[in-house]
Amino acid sequence: MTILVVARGNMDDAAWVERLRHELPGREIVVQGEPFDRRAVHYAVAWKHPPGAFAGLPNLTAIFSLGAGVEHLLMDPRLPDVPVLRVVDGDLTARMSEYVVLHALRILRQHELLVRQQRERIWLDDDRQPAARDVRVGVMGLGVLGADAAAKLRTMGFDVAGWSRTAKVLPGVACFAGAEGLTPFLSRTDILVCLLPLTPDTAGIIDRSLLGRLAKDGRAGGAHLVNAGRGGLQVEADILAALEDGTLASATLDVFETEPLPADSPLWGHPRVTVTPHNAAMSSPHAIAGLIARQIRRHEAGEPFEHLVDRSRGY
Ligand code: NDP
Ligand code: OXD
Repeated sequence: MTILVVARGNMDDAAWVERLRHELPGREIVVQGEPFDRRAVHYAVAWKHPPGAFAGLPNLTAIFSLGAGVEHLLMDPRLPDVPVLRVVDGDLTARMSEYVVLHALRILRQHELLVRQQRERIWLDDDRQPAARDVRVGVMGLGVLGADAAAKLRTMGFDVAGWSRTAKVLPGVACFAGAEGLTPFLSRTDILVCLLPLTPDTAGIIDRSLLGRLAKDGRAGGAHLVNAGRGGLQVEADILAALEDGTLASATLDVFETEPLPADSPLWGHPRVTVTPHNAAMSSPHAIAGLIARQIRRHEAGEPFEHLVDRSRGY
């Protein structure tokens, strides 16, 4: 029952192999590029694998994504027809909510302005500070991450709404759903937080038309975008144009159309853009290798896998 690890991009095979060996002692754990018996591979562990890497493994039973998102797997036309499992883990969820609350508070408390004032030695304490309850945060995607972020934003006192594909009921959160819920959701949103998966339905959703429907009359000094979902959800040229014409007051982006963000991207130097390097919620090998080991033990004990991806939905 060999486990094949293929971790690329911002993840590193070696760290995952070490943790998986710790969690699953006695198992053979191999990486792509070294010789191994393809018939012995029962499980694959993947992040941004080269397409086709998991074809020709006749006994493959399941593929584990090293992240919550799975578009990196589903876009492989040669992905074997076996269960795909994703990360649902308290450690990752807590990290994402920290990111969302951090940036919502940064916007609420006008932190960039205070940093500029400090640099210029300006002592100016006027009455521009809205209360959290007067600032409307809208969370796109009310899944594992979005629901937790929405709850924590509520705890901080924000006026929180959310939008999802199917209808939801979440305490203290105004929930909108589906195509018909999108415009009413956007029109009551000052800070838009995107935690959607990248699917054929959501690709490019953060475009000029969507940004133009955000609230213009809010207490946060204009509309703000925080995208920690996927870069493929956003049209960067539209975000830049929206910043230029005042549709957007700021953009905080953890994910990009091309990653790493190219050195010549105008986003890097834009005074109202905050760039973070796709690290809103990293997958910790300590936490996630344990999750994979539990899933394998469950499966081998005859129990169903958890956190299965619905391939037809794309998430
Ligand atoms: P979930 O699958 O739990 O939730 C996805 C949510 O998006 C659900 O509420 C779902 O609606 C909603 N959704 C999907 N498609 C649509 C649509 N067409 N219209 C409206 N709503 C839609 O995912 P997670 O919360 O675990 O993760 C979300 C994403 O966050 C990941 O896919 C990944 O891309 C990103 N991520 C980014 C990280 C980073 O470091 N930047 C780290 C981890 C994840 P419904 O509830 O009705 O199904
Ligand atoms: C994820 C990610 O999907 O890190 O978990 O982006």
